[in-house]
Amino acid sequence: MIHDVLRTLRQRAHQILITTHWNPDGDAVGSALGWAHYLRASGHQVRVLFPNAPSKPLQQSPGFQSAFVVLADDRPDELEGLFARAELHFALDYNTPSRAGAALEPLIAAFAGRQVLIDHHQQPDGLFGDAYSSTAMGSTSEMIADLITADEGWAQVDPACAENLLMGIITDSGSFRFPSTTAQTFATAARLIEAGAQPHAIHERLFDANPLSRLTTFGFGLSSARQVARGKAVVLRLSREDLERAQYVSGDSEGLVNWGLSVEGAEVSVLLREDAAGLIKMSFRSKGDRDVNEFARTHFAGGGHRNAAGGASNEALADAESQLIRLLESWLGRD
Ligand SMILES: [Mn+2]
Repeated sequence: MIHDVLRTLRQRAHQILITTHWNPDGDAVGSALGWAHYLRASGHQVRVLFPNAPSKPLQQSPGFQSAFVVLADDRPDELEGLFARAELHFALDYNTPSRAGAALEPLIAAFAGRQVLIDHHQQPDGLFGDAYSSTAMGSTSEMIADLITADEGWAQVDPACAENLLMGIITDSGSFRFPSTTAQTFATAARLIEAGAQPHAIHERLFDANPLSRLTTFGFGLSSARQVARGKAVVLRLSREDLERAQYVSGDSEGLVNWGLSVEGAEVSVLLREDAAGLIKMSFRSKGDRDVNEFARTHFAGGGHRNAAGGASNEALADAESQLIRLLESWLGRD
């Protein structure tokens, strides 16, 4: 099916639209910009439409500031025209239109052209006529590199394309640590480095660009750590007070939840964060077969991947935390 898409792309230049999920992460930005650079080098007209702005470091990704990149938030009046002009729409790194945000969802659902999904999340939406969807893959960026291989197109991969794809692989694999990292992942990374990507530059740009408030936020979060369920889970917490004292800005707590898994014996880590409206946002991480996607889906109106998921609670922070600990005890405390 995806080979048929590649064949179509080879026939003539197309008007192509690429979208990602809301709050685009390193893989969303990397796969979208990497694919855009590749398609442009192949002669296509490409627009990349991000639902909203990614973090500041991601805005430094090669090509992000180009005229072919549009933020839906900034230019709501142009969205209908972008979809109307496109012959092909690539939906990258998300599984269903609602993940692209309220402004894009109806436009994706109503799009009359060919819709192609490239993604590694569970439960791909049947709306997409063509799909390359595999939960075995660690990142959408690695899947884009596979498409380039299938297209025999590596000669067209320039440093900007390579750097974006390697960035997506690095961010979604936790710098090659997560179980989805395979020999093939490293082979693809090697090929991207040969094409001009620089892993040290990616790491510096993304991981050595923190505001001080992020360190302070981590400090509050880490000092709240509790072991529960006989040490199999670690629970971290950030109250609104903590966030005010840290002078928290959006994004400062990203990655904090992973530290819970660094505790010996921990199989699950959960971060509870109280947002400005008092809603409790929850992030779940796990190791191995521990399925936090199902846990978040069942108890906290959330979901995601087996080893990384999100959720939320309307309870007060202390109540949400004790409910969470009870559920973790009954899930993990027995075996
Ligand atoms: Mn991804």
